[in-house]
Amino acid sequence: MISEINQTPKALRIHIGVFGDTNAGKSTFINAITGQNIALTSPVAGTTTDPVFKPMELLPLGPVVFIDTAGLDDKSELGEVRIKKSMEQLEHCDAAVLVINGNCKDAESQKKYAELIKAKKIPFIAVINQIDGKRNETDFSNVCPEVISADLADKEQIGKIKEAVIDMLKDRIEDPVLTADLVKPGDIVMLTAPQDIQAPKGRLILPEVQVLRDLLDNGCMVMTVTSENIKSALESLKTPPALVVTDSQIFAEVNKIIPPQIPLTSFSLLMAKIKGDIKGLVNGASAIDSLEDGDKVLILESCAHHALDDDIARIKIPRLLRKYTGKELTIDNVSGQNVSLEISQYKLAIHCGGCMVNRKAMLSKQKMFEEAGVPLTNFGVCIAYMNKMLDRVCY
Ligand SMILES: Nc1nc2c(ncn2[C@@H]2O[C@H](COP(=O)(O)OP(=O)(O)OP(=O)(O)O)[C@@H](O)[C@H]2O)c(=O)[nH]1
Ligand SMILES: [Mg+2]
Repeated sequence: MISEINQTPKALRIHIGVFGDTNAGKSTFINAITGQNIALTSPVAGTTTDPVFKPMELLPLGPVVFIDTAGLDDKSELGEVRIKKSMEQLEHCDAAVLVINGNCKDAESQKKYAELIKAKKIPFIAVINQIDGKRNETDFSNVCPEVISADLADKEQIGKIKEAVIDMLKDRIEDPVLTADLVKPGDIVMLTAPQDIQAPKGRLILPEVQVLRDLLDNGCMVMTVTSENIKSALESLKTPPALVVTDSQIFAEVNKIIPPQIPLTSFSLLMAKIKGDIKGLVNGASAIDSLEDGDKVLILESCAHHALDDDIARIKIPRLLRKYTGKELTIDNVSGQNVSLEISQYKLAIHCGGCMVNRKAMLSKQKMFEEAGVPLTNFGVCIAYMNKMLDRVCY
């Protein structure tokens, strides 16, 4: 993950400048939000002298870079030069945070800083910290769109600051694309769609249709085959496919046929990518390895449907879970949008692909489980995990 963060070119990151007086707590703010002790802090005014760039991954925003700056009231010999440098940073910031020292007596100067930032027409928030437990009671709401008071030394209060930072940049949150980041126009893509007992009569299921449409929109040539034709379809192609998308239920079989150099994914992984926070679902799957005898697992489906013989939620996933873990598990199934039962009793929750729910609903469900401390994964991700395929697949 760290190497991935460092690979994102700085120019592509959202730049968030952190401004304020010397000793206001700017560097402390950066340490608090990144959760790392990366910026030098001290009670001595003028600790940060030059702009310092601190990259981080701020989900769901993505890669951002915080810019720590020298104080705007620097009265030292070099103060003027430092202030100029800090102000220059403001020119290329996508957003700003004005850190106001809770002990600050000069509210007017803070309002001036707020006006300077406002003039740049970028989103910004003010963070009033609580040095020595004291807080400034000045009302900055007429000059700052959002004012947060928090003790930056208290980890529990950092969540609300992060949320405010994400919220001010919510227009920059781009919806993930289904396939455009995996293929290019002219690519041949193979879809494998097993027409088993669960396949609806006379048509393809929604994720298959959506992926097919998206690939066509991206200028790809798409070939759709059932499982028994994968091998011969592959042999019939002059050039290997740029991507193979499979139904997750036949993941293992398909992986045996598709050579490792051909990128492989599943409909459910692609849907999970656009429907929710796939990284969270992938992390959730690792909880499978911690399951113990007697643990309870919840399997959720967004829509109620008549269970068929080899139903994925009631039969296939429970069977795979018990086989993989070798543990005596209690597995409950629920269907429908609203979960009314006590979720904290579960050690793991597994959601369906959510083809009938939107991204917002899925993200809020992920948040609900996160807050309850219950790891949440989904069908496709957990099947890939138990088939030890998450390292093999792309999404
Ligand atoms: N308890 C507490 N201490 C804080 C808080 N914010 C800042 N401090 C302390 O205030 C002092 C100054 O903080 P810095 O983060 O170094 O301030 P700065 O704005 O980066 O200062 P310069 O780099 O000198 O411009 C440090 O000793 C911090 O530990 C807070 O919210 N709570
Ligand atoms: Mg500093």
